[in-house]
Amino acid sequence: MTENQTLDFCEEQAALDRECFEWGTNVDGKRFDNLWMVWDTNSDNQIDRYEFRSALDSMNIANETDPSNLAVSAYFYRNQYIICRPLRNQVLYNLDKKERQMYRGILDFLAPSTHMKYNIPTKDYDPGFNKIDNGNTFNRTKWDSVVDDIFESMCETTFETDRIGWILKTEPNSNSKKDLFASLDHNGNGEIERVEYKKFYESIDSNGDLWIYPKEVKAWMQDNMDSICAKYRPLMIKNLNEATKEDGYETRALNDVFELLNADDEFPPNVTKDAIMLYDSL
Ligand SMILES: [Ca+2]
Ligand SMILES: [Ca+2]
Ligand SMILES: [Ca+2]
Repeated sequence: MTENQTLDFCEEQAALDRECFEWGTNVDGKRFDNLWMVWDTNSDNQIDRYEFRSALDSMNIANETDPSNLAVSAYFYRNQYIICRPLRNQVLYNLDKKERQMYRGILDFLAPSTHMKYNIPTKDYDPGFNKIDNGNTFNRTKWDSVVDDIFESMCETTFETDRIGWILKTEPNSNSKKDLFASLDHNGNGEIERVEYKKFYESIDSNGDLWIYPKEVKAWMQDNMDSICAKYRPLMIKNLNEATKEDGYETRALNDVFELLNADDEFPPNVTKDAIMLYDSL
């Protein structure tokens, strides 16, 4: 398992359930900082033959001659948070970066302006309105043509950064689901006027200072996730189910660990060296 594979594995786990990942990989109050500490039972900073055998035995839940690939995979899943602890900061940073890129997209849509820079809040609703239409009103077709791509990418990114949270928040039978365009159209005439768009902008600007901050965008998105993602949800759930049916990336990555464990031609195997190789690769 190369470092990149481990990082992918950990990002996958973090994306599946971010809350659990953050709790599980936080070393505060936990017994082990990493997998090495689990294996090094006498804490002498070396893995001896006995400790290595114990580690293998603890993978061997089905009591096979040697643990099968599935048993090794199961071991790594059981210990995923310990394995991911050394990579915690990097994993969370990468997920945050994905989120920030998404906010940039929505900020750019809400109020595109020349002074807007990466992760800088943005002010004034007029440029956003003008981006949809330069006149005094816009209709649903124009709205859709501008927001469809933005919303789709928002839904994909939120799905990638917190899957459990996303599935819960986009539940189709949620009571809060509403037609976003209709919620903008206060007088119900099928057109959005500037004054109506201003109300929409103000509904995101929760502290009312006319600046839209990433955290305000995030809160608005979380509140409206079911509406924003309703259109894309069925296909995304279908793709997810198909991906789950396949063998899955994780099992393949973990097979590499198993191969590494058995790769040495030396006999008797130099278990300390193997363990160090394995540790280095984790
Ligand atoms: Ca030891
Ligand atoms: Ca209207
Ligand atoms: Ca604000």
